[in-house]
Formats: sequence, structure tokens, C-alpha cells
Amino acid sequence: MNTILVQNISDLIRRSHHILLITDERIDGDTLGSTMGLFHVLTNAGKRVSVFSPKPLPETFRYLPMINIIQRNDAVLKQPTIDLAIVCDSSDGVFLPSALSKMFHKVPLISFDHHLTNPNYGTINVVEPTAASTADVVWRFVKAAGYTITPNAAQCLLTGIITDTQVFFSANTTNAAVKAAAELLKYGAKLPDIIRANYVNKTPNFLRIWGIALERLFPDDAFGGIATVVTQKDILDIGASAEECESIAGVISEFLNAVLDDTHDIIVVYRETNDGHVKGSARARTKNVAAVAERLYGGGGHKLAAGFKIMNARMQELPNHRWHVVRSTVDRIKKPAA
Ligand SMILES: [Mn+2]
Repeated sequence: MNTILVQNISDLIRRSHHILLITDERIDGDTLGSTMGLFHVLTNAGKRVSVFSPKPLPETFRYLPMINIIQRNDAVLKQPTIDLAIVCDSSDGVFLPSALSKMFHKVPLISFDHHLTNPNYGTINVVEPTAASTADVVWRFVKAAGYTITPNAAQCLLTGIITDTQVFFSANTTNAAVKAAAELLKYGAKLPDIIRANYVNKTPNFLRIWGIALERLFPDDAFGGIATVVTQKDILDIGASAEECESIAGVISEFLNAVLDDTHDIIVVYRETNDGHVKGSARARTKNVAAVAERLYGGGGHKLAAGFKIMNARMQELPNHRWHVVRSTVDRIKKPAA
């Protein structure tokens, strides 16, 4: 990491009295892990830190040390004492300006990210598109700046690396990410706890829906890949909770991407939401699935991992066991979460 950049950020942090950390609105292990990692590093360095997250925290991440200090009320943004803001893993140039506009003062903003699409909205931007996760970008900064790393900080940062690489399974896994993980283990991170919380530990209801989805696999002409569907009827029949449903498309698409043979490149999981829309999670081995998701449904994300939302739609099964999207008369398309 560029020494001048590290120096500039360290100077901003040293001069600050009250730092605001903000997660992305698409809550995942990386935005939470890198944000909470910085929280532990900065509080350990004697800094006053507030953390804001715009969305509820999934139960999966309850194991992250001190996760309960995260505040969801906008009031946290309005504190007049805040003189520096840091955001992690937020490539969206829309959410963040709207959050920042609620702040009492305009303050310098540091952005750590690894999304190619990051529009560099920060005062200082540390955006490394080749990095496997924002957490390993943050780790390289923390190390270069000479901060003390506590076991709690290590556990949070390792969570970001492990979840964004699917435990070093996904194609974005880099030498730097594996090296960072090895270093964080030395500082006290507990890898088995991270894997247990994120990758096993599934409820029976979740597994039942997973089973239905596997049985339904069909060739999907729209994406040119293989797809499956989770309907509202499945969710109601099984009695799955809203929490279980929220992550299910992502989990199943990751699983299929891991286990399907090489004759399939694109994998799509469609899920009907309880408010009448269809959300999709798409994965690819080599093709640019974000481009396909964008062309078809105004979706987006990473080249190999994308998401989309089809407003006012439902899934319908055809006689040949294939499924297609049926839109209702009001046909609006909204920018999605990956
Ligand atoms: Mn990430």
C-alpha cells in the first residue's frame, strides 16, 4: 500500500476526536467485518468511535465481538462532535451521500473498498479492485500504519476475508488474502468459529427449502445457464422465517456454483418476496453475469456474482418443468443488491 496514502489517512485519524464508521446498506460479512475490525483497532488506539448501519444485522453475525455497539438510528449521524467518517465495502455512490447529508458537519470521508465500480466519492479512497475483500485492504492499512491489532479486531477482519472468498473457494481468492488470513490467525482470530457461523449452522427449514430448490433445477434461457426457484408457497408451506428467506437465494447460488460440474457457467436462483417481487442471485464461473443481470433486469454487482430485483413479478412453472418470470401490469425495475 502506498506510504503517502497510509500517512495521510493516519494523520486524519490522529487529528480526529470522534470517528463515525458506516457500513454499506448491503449488509454482508465483509462490510461488517471490515467496519468492526476498524472499530476495534481505533478504540484500542484510544479513539472515540460510533458505528452506524442502515439495515438490521443478520443473526449470522452475532458472533462478531461487540457487534451490539452498532447503531441504526440516524441520530448517530447527527452528533456534532464527529469530525471524521470512514466507510467500508460500499461501492454505491447513492446510499452514502444520502447518509452523509444527515450529518451535522461535512467531515472528511475515507473509503476502503474493492469494488471496481466504486465511484471514488471519498476525500481519500483506498479502492483495490484486485483485492478479494475490503477486509484485507483494511488489514494492509492497519498493518502499514502500525496500529495494534487485538484478537477481536483480527476476528472481524478475518470474517470479511473468509466470507468474500467463500473460505478461499471462490475465484477471487488471492495470495494477498490468504497471507492476510494467516497473519490474522496469528493475532488471535478463530477460523472455526467464523466457518461455523457462516457456512454450516443451517436450520431444518432452511435445508428443506434448499432441498426443494435442488430438485427444481432447470435450464434457464434468459441467462443462458442453470436456474432454480424458491416461491412464496414453498416459504409459507415450510414456515421459514423472514431472516431465513433473506439469505436463501445467495446461499443456494453459492452452493450450486461450488458443486455444479464444469458444463455450467451461469447459475441463477430466483426467489419470490413476500411483497410481490422477485429477487435473484446469479453466479458465474467465467462469464460476466453482472452484465447479463443488468441487461435483463437492471441488476448489478461483480462480474462473477450479481443480483437483481424484478418489481411486481412472480415465478410460474411451465409444463416442461421450466420456470419463467411473470410480470404484473405495473412493470418497474429497481437497482438491486448483489
Ligand atoms: Mn466485499
